[in-house]
Amino acid sequence: MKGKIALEEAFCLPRHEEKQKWWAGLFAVDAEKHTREIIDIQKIRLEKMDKFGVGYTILSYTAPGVQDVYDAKEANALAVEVNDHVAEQIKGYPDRFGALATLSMHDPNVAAAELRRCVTQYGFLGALVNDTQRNDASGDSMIFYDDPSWDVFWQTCTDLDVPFYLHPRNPTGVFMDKLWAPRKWLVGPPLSFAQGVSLHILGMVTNGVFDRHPKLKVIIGHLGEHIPFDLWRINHWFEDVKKPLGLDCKRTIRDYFRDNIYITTSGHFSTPTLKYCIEEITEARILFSIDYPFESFEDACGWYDGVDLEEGTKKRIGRDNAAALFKLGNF
Ligand code: GRE
Repeated sequence: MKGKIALEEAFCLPRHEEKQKWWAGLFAVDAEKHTREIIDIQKIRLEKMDKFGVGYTILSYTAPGVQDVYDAKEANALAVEVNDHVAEQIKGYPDRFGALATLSMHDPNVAAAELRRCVTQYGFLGALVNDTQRNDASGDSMIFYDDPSWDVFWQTCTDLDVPFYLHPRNPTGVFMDKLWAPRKWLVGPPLSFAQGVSLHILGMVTNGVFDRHPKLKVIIGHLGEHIPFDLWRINHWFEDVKKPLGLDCKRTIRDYFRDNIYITTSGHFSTPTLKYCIEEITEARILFSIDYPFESFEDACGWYDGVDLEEGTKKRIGRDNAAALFKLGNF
């Protein structure tokens, strides 16, 4: 399929090359190649987009990125640097690249102001944040965005009418030491990423974020971070047990997945799982993505182009849903 839109696509600052190589050493078989690919925006990436039928890429800063910076001032300075860098890189390619703002999430007002700057000054299409914000040197303390102190930030997302992508990050501090270090091969895509994001987004549901901000649009990757598979069970426990016990979110989990939450195919190229998600949460809520360069264009596009879906469904998931969500006109 030509003209696909992809929206969980990472870049990093050239000055972080060494740091990225270290990270790639944990997650990429060829760390040098990965690092070349993630720093590049205008050359290797565009060639791959042309070769594999990706018309438009929405870029975002790599994980854990700014969410790992525990000093609030330093975190915001890095976010601003990243946003200025990517704006400069993509400005000559309005038909090929968009960007999601990188934000320091120490302070809801600061995050809101930087998001507003990126959307109004640079035309960025939303924000992407890497799960919780690290809040101390040890990594034991982290900030979630599901309590009312974050309402000012969510209000800004809905005022600007831009989506917020909740992307995974790695566990830190005592959580890393106790839960994950003894079973280190489960850190990242095999398990910890999905657990982190599903805890966070379900926290937003149960703590009433979507009730207070009914127009808020949140995207999660990896075919929904395990939640679609569990939807029946979550719904059953919310409606039949937790609500009678006092859970006071106004709507059902299915309602939030119908009206507030989108999922992408990033890093999850399974036809049976995609078909299951279409049946469970409908094709209207699903968006094609790659997760480059942690995943390859070959794997993502090779799979998606060959998937046996009805043509209209394939176009909606591959392009039209994202074009509508990000208001990309008739791209
Ligand atoms: C990411 O998307 O940021 C990521 C990692 C590490 C492994 C896989 C992955 O940071 O998708």
